[in-house]
Amino acid sequence: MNDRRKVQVIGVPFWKGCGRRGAELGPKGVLQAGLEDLVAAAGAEWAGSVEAKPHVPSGTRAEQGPIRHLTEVRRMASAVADRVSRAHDAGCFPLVVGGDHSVAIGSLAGMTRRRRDLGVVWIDAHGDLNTERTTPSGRAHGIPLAVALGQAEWKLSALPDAAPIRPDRLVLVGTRDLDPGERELIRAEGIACLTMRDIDREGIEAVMERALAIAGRGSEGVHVSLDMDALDPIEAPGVGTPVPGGLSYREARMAMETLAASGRAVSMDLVEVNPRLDPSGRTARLAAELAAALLGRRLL
Ligand code: HAR
Ligand code: MN
Ligand code: MN
Ligand code: MN
Repeated sequence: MNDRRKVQVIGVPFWKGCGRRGAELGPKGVLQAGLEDLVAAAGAEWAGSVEAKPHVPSGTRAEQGPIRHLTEVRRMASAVADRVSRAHDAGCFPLVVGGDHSVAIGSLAGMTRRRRDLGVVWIDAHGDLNTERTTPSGRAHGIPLAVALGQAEWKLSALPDAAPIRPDRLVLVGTRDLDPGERELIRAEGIACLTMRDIDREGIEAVMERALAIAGRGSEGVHVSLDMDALDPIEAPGVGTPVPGGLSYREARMAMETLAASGRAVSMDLVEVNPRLDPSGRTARLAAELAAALLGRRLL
C-alpha cells in the first residue's frame, strides 16, 4: 500500500444483538488498547473516532417476534450505515468497532450504497447465516449474513440505497460452528466456506489467497468482517460465544497481512470483543493489532 490510508473509526457500543452485556464496552476497550498508535505505526492516517448509537425514543415497546431487540438492532444498523457511507464519501477507510456482530448489518448497508459489487470476507467461528426461521437463539448477531444476502425476512435493501451482497462474492473463513439451517443455506446458495479444517490442511496464506480470489472476483473492493471469536479462545478469551479450535494469533495476523498485501480491502468490522469477559485486556489488544495489520505495511 503506497498511499497513506485515512482511517475513520466508527465505534458501535451495542450488545443487544448478542444478549450479553459487555460487548458495548468493545469500542472503548479497543481504543484504550492503543488502536490509534498502532494504526499510525502501521503507516495509516488517523481520521478520528466517532460513535454510532441507535436512537430509541422512550416508550418504545418491546417487540414480539423471533429476533430479540429487533427495533434497537434496526435503528443501530441504520445509524452505522449512515456513518459508514459518510466515511467512505470522505475518502476514508471505515473501521467499524463493535459491539456484537449485528453491527455488520450497518456496515454492509453503508458500503453497498456506494459499491454495488462489494465482496465480503467473513472471518468467524460461526456462519452468521441464520434467518428468523432458523435462529436457535433469537440473537441478531447470528443473522447478519442472511440479512445481507436477502435470505431473511429483514433484508439489507430495507435500509436506504443498500443492495444485497452476492453469494458468489462472499467467503467464510475459520468456520467451525454451523447450525443446520446455516448448512442448508450454504449448500443451496453455493457459499464458499473455508473451515478450520481447510486452514489446517492448506495453511492460512493459501486459504486467504483463495478467499481473496472469491471475494475479489469482479469486485473493486472487499469488506473484511473480523469476529474475534475466529481466534482460539486461549488467545482471545474475551468473546461472548467462544468455540475451541480457532486461529492462532500468528494465523490471524498472517490473514490480515495477506489481505493488506492484496490492496483490496476497503472497509472492516472488528466485533464481539467483550472486555467484561477478559479483565487482562488481551482480546482488545489483539483486536487492535489485527486491525492495524490489515491497514499496515510490511515490517521490512
Ligand atoms: N449460530 C448461533 C445463533 O445463531 C450463534 C452465533 C452467534 N455468535 C456469534 N456470531 N458470535 O458469530 O444464535
Ligand atoms: Mn428491545
Ligand atoms: Mn459473528
Ligand atoms: Mn462468531
